[in-house]
Amino acid sequence: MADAAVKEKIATTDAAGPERELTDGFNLVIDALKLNGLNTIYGVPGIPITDFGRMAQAAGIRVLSFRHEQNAGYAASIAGFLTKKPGICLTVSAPGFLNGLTALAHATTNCFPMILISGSSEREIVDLQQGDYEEMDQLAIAKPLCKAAYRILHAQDIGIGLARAIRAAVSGRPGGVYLDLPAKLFGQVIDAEEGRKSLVKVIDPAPAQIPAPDAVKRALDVLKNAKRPLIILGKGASYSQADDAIRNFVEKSGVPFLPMSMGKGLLPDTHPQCAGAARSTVLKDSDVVVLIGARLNWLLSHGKGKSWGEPHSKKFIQIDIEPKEMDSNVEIAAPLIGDIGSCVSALVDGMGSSWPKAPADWMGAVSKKRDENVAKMAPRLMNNNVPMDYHGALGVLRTVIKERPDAILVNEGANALDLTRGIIDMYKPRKRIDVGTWGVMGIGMGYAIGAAVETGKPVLAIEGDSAFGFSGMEIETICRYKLPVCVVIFNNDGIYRGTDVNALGTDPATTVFVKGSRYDKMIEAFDGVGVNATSPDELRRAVNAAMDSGKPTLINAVIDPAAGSESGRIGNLNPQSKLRKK
Ligand code: ADP
Ligand code: TZD
Ligand code: MG
Repeated sequence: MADAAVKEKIATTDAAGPERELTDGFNLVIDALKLNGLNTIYGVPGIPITDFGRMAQAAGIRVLSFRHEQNAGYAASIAGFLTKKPGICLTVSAPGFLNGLTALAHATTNCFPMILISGSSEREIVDLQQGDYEEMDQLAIAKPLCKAAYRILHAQDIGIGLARAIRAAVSGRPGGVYLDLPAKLFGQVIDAEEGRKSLVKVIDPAPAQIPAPDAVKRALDVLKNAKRPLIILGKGASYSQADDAIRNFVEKSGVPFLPMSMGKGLLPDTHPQCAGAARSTVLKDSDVVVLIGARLNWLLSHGKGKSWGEPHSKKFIQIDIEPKEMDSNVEIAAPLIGDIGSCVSALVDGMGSSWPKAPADWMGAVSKKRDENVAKMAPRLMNNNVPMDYHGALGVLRTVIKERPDAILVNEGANALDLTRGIIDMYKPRKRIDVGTWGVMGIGMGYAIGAAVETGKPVLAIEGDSAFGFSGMEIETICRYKLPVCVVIFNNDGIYRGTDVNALGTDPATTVFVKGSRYDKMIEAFDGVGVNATSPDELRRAVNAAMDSGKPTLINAVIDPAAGSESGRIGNLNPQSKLRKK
C-alpha cells in the first residue's frame, strides 16, 4: 500500500461525468523502475529531480544521496557488475549530468550495465540555445560515451522508454545507457489506467546466447591438441555468474588458469591450478590460450610482444558475447560467440567423460614456478618494519581477507593497487573490485558504497592516498548510511612516492602531498572511527576491529614514502624521449 499512499491521486470530474484517477510522470517512472525490480537509486538531488527522489524513497525505492555524481555513478556501475541488473544513477541537468557521465563511460568501457537518468531543461529553450537554467543538449553529448541514449518526451512513453534502456544495458555486451528526462515530463498527467497499461515489464532482458555447435567443436579440437594450455578468466567471466560451469571446465580440463584482476576468486587463488603467481611463465610458454570474458587489450599486452613469447607461437580460443571482439589484436583460432554460461557449459558437455587432462609436465612446471614465487614473497609479507612498507601492510590485510572470504575488497592506487592485487588472495567470485579497464582513480568510495548496499557484506577498501582523494568526501555518505566499510589509506605522502623534489623553485613537486597527513581525522568529523596505524600490528588490530564491528572506519596506514615505484607496475607505459636520458 506504500505505493497508493504516495501516489498523488488527482480526482477530476470532466464534463463527460464520472471521476477519473490520474497519474503523472513522477509516479510512472517510479512504477516502471519497481516493476522491473530496480529498487535502488544512487544520485545527487536538485532541480528537476528533487521531488522525484523524495517520492521514490517514499515508494520504497532505496535512494542514496551522494556528495558528487561521479561517485554515485561509480556506485551504480558496480551495482550493475555485482547484480547483472542495470545500476541506476540519478542526476540533475548539465553539470550534474556531466559529473555522472564519467561513470557512464566507465561502465560502458568495463561492460557493466548501468543507466544514467538525468533531468534536463526545457527542450524548446535548449534547442534554440536561448540560455535556460543548466542548459545543455545532454542526449547528444552522452551518445558517443554509451551503448544507447534515449529521451522520453511523453508520460505515456515512460514504460517503453525504461524498457528500452534496461534491455540496451544488459543484453549482449553490457554497458552504459543514458536516459534523458526533461523537467516537463515529470509533471505530465495522464489517466492512471492508461498509465498502468503503458508500463512494460522486460521479459528475459539478457537472453541466453547459445554458441554454434561447430564453433564449440572447433574450440575443443584446438584445446585437445594443446601441449601447454592456459585459461584466462576475465571480469566478464565474473559478471556472467556462471561460477559452477567455469569451475567444472577448469577442473575437468586440468588446465592452469590465470585470473585477471576482477576475475580473481572465481576459483580461489589458492586452487592447485591457479597460475596467478606464475603469470610471466604461463603467458610466455603456453601454446593454446582460452580467453573467457577477457579482452586482449593493454592489460594483456594486446596478445603479442615480448611477454607472449615467440611471435605466432600460440592459438587463441576466445569466449565472448561480442563478435567484434574477435581478432581485435591477434588472430583468434577458435572464436566462441555467446554468453559465457552457455559457451562454457557447451564445452564441458562436448568434453564428454574421457577428456584427457592437460599434460602433467606442463602443470608441474607451472606449479613449480608458482610455488617458488610464493615462497620468495612469504618472508617479505611478514616484515614488521616501521615505517611500514607495502609488503608488511599487505601481509596483514591478506590475513584479514583470508579470515573473511565473504568481504568485498575495493582497490585503487598505483603501488597500492598493483601490490594488493598480487598479494591478497581472493577466495570467492566477485569479491575484488577495482580500477578496471581504464585504470581510473576515483572509483573507491562509490564502489565501497555500492558493494555494501548491494551485497550487505563488509567492505575493505585499500586506497592509495592519491586515489582516495578523488572520492574522499563520500566518507560522510558512508557514515550517514552507517555502511560496514573500512577504508585503509596507504599514505606514502603522494603519487607513487612521497620523496620527489621540485627541480626549480619552492612549490612542492607535482607528485607529493602534505607530509605526515592524518586522513583518519577526516572521518571523525562524521562520527566514524579514525585510526592512525604506524606498524603492521596496529594495522591488524584496527582492521580486525572495523571488520568485526561494521562501523565506518578510516585507517591512515603510514607507509614509507620511499617504498613505491613510479606508476607501480606499469612504469613502462610512460613516454620516453631520446633527448631526455634517464
Ligand atoms: P578483464 O579486464 O578482466 O580482462 P575485460 O573487461 O577486458 O576483462 O573483458 C570482459 C569481456 O567479457 C568483454 O569483452 C565482454 O564483452 C565480455 N562479457 C561480458 N559479459 C559477458 C557474458 N555474459 N557472456 C560473454 N561475454 C561477456
Ligand atoms: N586521474 C585519473 C582519473 N586516473 C588516473 N589513473 C590518474 C589520474 C593517474 N594516476 C594513476 O594512474 S595512479 C595515480 C594517479 C593520479 C595515483 C597513485 O598514487 P596513490 O598510490 O597514492 O593512489 P601509490 O601507492 O602512492 O602508488
Ligand atoms: Mg600514494
